[in-house]
Amino acid sequence: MDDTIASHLASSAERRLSTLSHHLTGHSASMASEIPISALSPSATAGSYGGVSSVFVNILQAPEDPILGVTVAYNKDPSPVKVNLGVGAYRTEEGKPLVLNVVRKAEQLLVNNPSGVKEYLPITGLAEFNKLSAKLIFGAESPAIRENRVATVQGLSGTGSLRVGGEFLARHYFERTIYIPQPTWGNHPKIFTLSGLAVKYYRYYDPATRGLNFHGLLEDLSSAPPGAIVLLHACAHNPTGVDPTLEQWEQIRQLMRSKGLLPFFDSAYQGFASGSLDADAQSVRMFVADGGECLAAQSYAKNMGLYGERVGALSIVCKSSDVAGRVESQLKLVIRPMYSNPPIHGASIVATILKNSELYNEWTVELKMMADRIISMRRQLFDALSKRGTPGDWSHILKQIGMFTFTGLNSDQVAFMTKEFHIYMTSDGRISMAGLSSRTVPHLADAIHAAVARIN
Ligand code: PLA
Repeated sequence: MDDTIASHLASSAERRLSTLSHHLTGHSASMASEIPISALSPSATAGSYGGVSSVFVNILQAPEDPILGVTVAYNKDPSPVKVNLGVGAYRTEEGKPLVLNVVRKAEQLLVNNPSGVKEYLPITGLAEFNKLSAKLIFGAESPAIRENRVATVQGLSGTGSLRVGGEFLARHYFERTIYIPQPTWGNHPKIFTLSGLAVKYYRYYDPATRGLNFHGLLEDLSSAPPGAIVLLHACAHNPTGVDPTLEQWEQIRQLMRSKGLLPFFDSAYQGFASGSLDADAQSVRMFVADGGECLAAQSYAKNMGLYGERVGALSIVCKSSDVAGRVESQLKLVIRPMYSNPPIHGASIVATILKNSELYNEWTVELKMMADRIISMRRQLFDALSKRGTPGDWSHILKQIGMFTFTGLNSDQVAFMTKEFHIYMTSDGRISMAGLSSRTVPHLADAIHAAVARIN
């Protein structure tokens, strides 16, 4: 190495060490080599473990996430026949992740746009994206949008939007209890508890019928305190794949409005349940049509395949534009200290697609293709089990909606399938139909057949 470079590196390393020791000890030191390493560690609070000192010595190993941890285990398995049906991520027939063509096109347009910049977005995100997102979920003709009484902010996908909504409610809403369905997406109780809300459950799923426990749902919402927040899956309920019918939604709406319960919709699968963006937003639009207030968190992870771009939105529908303006001002106070402002790239992709009718139409075709492939996997899995004469009624595989089948398999059966067949899924028996292909269906059917035959 050139002598001058070597001495420069040595002296800059010394300078950094010296600065560090200055911060830690409160003394200035001219030469790092004069400082014994022990002086750099705040030994008063550090423990000693295996000869290494750490202030974190008492930290316990945390368990893996029940959903994302399935992928961690899957990645460690060297088996060539392994299948990951854990996380809800779309795969092609070849088992590959998919970037939509329309997304590639939008990205090309963005790259080629000479005026594209990387400046900070406003705290509330990309204004155009927010407008288009509200239109997508509430409908182009929504009176709430026309009357300018929807406050929409860009969020870090569905999760971040739920969290911002939760924190806003914990700060400003008078009833800090949120009712979530039993069961629900495993992150819901954590998100809302950390937001500062008290989490309670309402009955939702009936294991006996593998359908909706509608009576239990109505009973539990009837006895909720007036004003309580109610988390509703807009469509394609996760993990059960069981949605209320439109008539049932209407009854839920009437009950909730009569008791002044506040709806908070989680819309993570618009377009994935039926293949139609409008049909999958019906529940939300029903509640907005009555002129009442509600919240909606949207995710573009699944329906635009933008998982890792973390793009979503939170909308709060208010009674007047005056209230919506004040709500928005308070949402900014929630967001600013949390992550300052949201990322620009994913929201720009979404806005590019939503504002251009040609790209929008292309998106709806690709979305329908994904939804249809999932639906065809349901049929293939059902047929494969029928062919094997697997004991039990498997018709729920066909009846359930969206990305997941809630199989009814118990955690022992799941563990058996993972150990013997290298099939990875969440321990509650949920499988991501979007991770299946014609090639892997027979293997899954063999595994289910064996699990049901061997383990009760
Ligand atoms: N809401 C529901 C009901 C979800 O199922 C998910 C994702 C989200 C919100 C959040 O998605 P986002 O933040 O990525 O937009 N559920 C997945 C992934 C697909 C996960 O657990 O993070 C699942 O496998 O259940």
